[in-house]
Amino acid sequence: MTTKTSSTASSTPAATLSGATSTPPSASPTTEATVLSGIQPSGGFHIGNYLGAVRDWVKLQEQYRCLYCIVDLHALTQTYDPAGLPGRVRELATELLACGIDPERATLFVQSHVPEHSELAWILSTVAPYGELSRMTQFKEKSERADYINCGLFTYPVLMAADILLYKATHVPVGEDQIQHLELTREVVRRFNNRFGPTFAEPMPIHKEPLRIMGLDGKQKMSKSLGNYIAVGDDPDTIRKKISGAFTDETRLRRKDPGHPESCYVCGLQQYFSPPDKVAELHEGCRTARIGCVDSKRALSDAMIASLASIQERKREIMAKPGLVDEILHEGARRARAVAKKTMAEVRERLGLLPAA
Ligand code: AQP
Repeated sequence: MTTKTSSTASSTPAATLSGATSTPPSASPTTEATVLSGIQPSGGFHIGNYLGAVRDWVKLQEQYRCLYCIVDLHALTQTYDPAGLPGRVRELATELLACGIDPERATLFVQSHVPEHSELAWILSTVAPYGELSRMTQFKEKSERADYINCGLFTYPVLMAADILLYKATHVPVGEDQIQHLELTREVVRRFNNRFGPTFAEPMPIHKEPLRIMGLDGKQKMSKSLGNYIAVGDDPDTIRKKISGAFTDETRLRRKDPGHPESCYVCGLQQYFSPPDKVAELHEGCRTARIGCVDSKRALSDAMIASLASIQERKREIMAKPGLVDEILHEGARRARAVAKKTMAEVRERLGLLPAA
C-alpha cells in the first residue's frame, strides 16, 4: 500500500510555527523504545492540542517507534453526537496527517479498531486502586461540568493505562494535565507485576516544557469540549473573529494607557506564531502604548493565519484523495493489532485464563 503523500512529506508544517519551544526527548532511544500517545475525536482539533502535543509527535516519529491513537473510546465518556463521530474521527486523522504525522514512520490508528484495548482495560481495572482513581484531578474537573457522571469517566485512566501497556510503550509524551494519569499507569504496572509476575515495564514520561494553552475565555485551558478554542482548521475570517473577542490586558482601559504584555492573553499567544524579534517589537509597542489592543489582535490573527496555512493546504490535498484516510487507518489498526494480540496472549496466560480457540 502506498500511503506516502505530499501531506506526509518529511518537511513538516511544524516548522512554520515559530517559537516551537518544546525540548526534544533527551532519552537516547534504543530500537525497543516505543512511544504511545492519543488524542480524542471530541470536536475541533485546536492549537492547544497542536502546540501541547502533536508538534512533538511529529518530532518523535523521527527517533522512536511511535503509535498514535485516535482514542474514540475515551471520547464516549463525554456527551456527544453519535451521527457526527465518524466524521470527527476522519477529520482528526486528516488533520494529524496534515500536521506531519507520517504513516510510514508512525502507526496511526483508531482505538476501537483494536478491541484488545477494552479487554486489557477490564483486566487492569481489577488491579487499579480505587482510592487513587478517585483522586484524579481531571476526573474531578470533568465530572463537575458533566451532565451526569458515568463510570467510564472515572475509569478513563485505566483505559489510558491499557492503551500504553498493550504496546509495551516505554515512553509517553505527557502534557501537564496527563502526568497524574501516567503515574497511575506506573502504579498499575507495579501491582500487576507483583501479583502475576514481571510482564510490563513502567513507562517513562517524555518531559518537555509544561505547556497549557488557555482558551479564548482566558480562564480555562483551551479544550475541545469547552468550545473555547481556535481550531487548526479554522478559516481566516473565523480566526479574526475569535481573536477579536479574546481577552487582553484588563488594566488597560484606554488606548493611550501603557499595556502589560506579560499578563495579556493575546500578547502571550503571539510567541507561538511569530519569530522572537517580532514578538519583542509587538510587546514593546504595547508597553509604550504605541500600539493598541486592536493592533495586537490584528498582528496575532495575521501570524496565526499564515502559520496554519500550510497545514490547511495539506489537509485539502489529503481530502482530495477519497479513501486515503480510511486506508491509512485500517493499515495502522492491522499493525497495531498484531502487537496487541501478542501482549494479550501473554496477559491471558499470566492471569490463568484458558487460551481462546
Ligand atoms: N490547552 C492545552 N494546552 C496544551 N496542551 C493541550 N492538550 C489538550 N489541551 C491542551 C494536549 O493535547 C493532547 C490531546 O488531548 P486529548 O484530546 O486527549 O484530551 P484533552 O487533554 O482533554 O484535550 P481537550 O481538547 O481538552 O479535549 P476534551 O475537551 O475532549 O477533553 C494531550 O496530550 C493534551 O495534553
